[in-house]
Amino acid sequence: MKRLLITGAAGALGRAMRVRLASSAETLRLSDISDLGAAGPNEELMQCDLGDADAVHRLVEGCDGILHLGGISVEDKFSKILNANLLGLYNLYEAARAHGHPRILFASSNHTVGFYRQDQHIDVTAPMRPDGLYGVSKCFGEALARMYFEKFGQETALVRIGSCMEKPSNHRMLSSWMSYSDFKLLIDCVFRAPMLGCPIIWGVSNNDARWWDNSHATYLGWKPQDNAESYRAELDATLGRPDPTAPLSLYQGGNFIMDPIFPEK
Ligand code: NAI
Ligand code: 15L
Repeated sequence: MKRLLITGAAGALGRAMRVRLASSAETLRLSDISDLGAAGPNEELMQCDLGDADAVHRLVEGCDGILHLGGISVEDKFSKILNANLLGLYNLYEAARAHGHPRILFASSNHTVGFYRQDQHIDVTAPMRPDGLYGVSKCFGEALARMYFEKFGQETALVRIGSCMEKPSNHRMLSSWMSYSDFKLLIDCVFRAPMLGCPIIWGVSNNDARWWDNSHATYLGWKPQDNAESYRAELDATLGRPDPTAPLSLYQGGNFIMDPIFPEK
């Protein structure tokens, strides 16, 4: 790839992938509304608000691929979600349509299905059950991407990320965790695949306790290597046995199901 755009590059996943993807493209174009630090040798920095259509068009021009991590990443006021996750995504897809349809990896979320119980094992045919406005915004993103695929052939990987971080920090994440290195492997598979289409992919490591079935996406060749099970003893020792009646133990979305609708003022 000549130029890969990473939105949300100042965020947790953006910072983790900026380092790991340094040699995956000749140039990394990094963007965020927040400060991105100093540019590395093959980096271009473009600070902008995803809600600004003209800026997003400039951002996407000249890119062969887009890793879209930017946006509101937890429950928040609707006005903030509206700007970054709905308007921002529309701006991104319109810019991609105007600039040659670069392939997109959209960071969707397990919060599209957060109201499934943890004793339910689901695949991508399961109806959405978002657990808040943030989850609803990811459902919107998946629908928008699907429409651009059907109408214009725009390819997108809709990656429903579980919990992508250094290591699992509670017992729920023994199921939902995805390691940084497995995410990097997935990104490479998505951008290298001869044909992608518009699949939903569960962003989860090879955890013994996972809830999600990725068997429809074997054509991508992604083989996650890590397994959260290796952290179980450490979690038992530091956190003790989890309360089996708490939302964190009952729902796939964990505590997100309890978030209120945050007032605008
Ligand atoms: P984060 O909150 O650390 O990073 C998101 C970045 O987007 C931030 O740097 C923020 O400044 C930027 N941003 C927010 N509003 C913006 C706007 N209007 N214009 C431009 N940039 C804006 O989140 P994280 O953890 O890095 O997640 C990245 C993506 O992956 C998010 O879309 C999130 O919803 C998704 N995701 C992450 C999971 C995880 O376990 N880390 C799980 C599921 C989904
Ligand atoms: C998400 O969608 C959030 O962006 C992230 O911060 C985590 O909370 C993750 O889901 C999760 O469910 O663990």
